[in-house]
Amino acid sequence: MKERIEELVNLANKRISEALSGKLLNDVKVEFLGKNGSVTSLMKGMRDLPPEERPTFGQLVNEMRAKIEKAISEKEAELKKKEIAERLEAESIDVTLPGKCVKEGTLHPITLVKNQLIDAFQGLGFQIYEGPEIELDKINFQMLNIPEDHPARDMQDTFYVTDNILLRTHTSPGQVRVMTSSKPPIKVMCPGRVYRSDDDATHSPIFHQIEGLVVDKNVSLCDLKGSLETILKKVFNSDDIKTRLRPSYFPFTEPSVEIDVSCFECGGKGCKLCKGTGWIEVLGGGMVNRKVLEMCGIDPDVYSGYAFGIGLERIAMLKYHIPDIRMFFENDIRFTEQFK
Ligand code: 2NM
Repeated sequence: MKERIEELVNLANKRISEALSGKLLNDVKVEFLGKNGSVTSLMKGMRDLPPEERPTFGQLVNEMRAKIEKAISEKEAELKKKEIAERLEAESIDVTLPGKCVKEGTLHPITLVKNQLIDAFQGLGFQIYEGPEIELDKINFQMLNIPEDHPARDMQDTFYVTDNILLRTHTSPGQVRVMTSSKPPIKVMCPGRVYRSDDDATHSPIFHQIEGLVVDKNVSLCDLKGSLETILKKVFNSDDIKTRLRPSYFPFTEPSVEIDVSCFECGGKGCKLCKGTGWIEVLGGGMVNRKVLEMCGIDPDVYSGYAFGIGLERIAMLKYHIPDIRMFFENDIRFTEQFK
């Protein structure tokens, strides 16, 4: 009987040493110590022994159980230790390694300039209105006094969707919508994308404008000059900036002007940027043509208005020394990430 018990202990030790995981070790535990395990059934067999042998037998089996239990709990501790060591190894962090860099995005230079202009105009009390990019010929051209034979109305210059629907060629139709749907005083700017069939170093088929419009009693060209000077000082970061108006022509304004700023690079002495003149042309504007006011339902004998249009690409090219308008639309990250 003693041999049988020793044999079982040896077998148990062998199985315990072979158990490579907590799960396998548990199987061994069940096999020997479980309800139907070998040790338990050995204990049950005690009934068949003569009474005088039972105490010795019971003691032997109890010793055996204790040995197996001890071996299992030692193995359990060993496996646990091994598991922790493996986890520590797998999850270890080398704090001396350089951190993972999250690449930060940048705002597109056109967005930067647009935001700067919107901030500046909002400071002067302008509201924002965004009209549709697909517009009626009537609102894009007719209501703005652009005659039938004007070159802008040619298929070559405008993207037509149908005979009377087109991609807006400027944001002014937004202002026509404001004038026809509200009463003066009006003080609004229309930022947005516009389309012209044009493509070279300074012209892109898609570009961006902000146009401004003020309609009220006694509005004059002086107001236009003063407001734009304030805006341009902000956009070009200089209080020394001056503006000058030169006569020009637009069908929707009368009189019409080109607005120049004193060169923000050389202060007016003359340099490469201003081509030696000390002045840079930045935008166009004028007093809203009486005919336009009338077509929009505003009495030109009571009200007057000034309006202007700014090309965002042109401002960004001047401000950031960008030589080719196409760079704005290529989205080459080496270009865009320079505007941090
Ligand atoms: C320009 C130049 C001159 C202009 C006119 C209007 C409107 F709708 F009020 F008549 N909006 N924008 C305007 C006038 C735009 O861009 C160079």
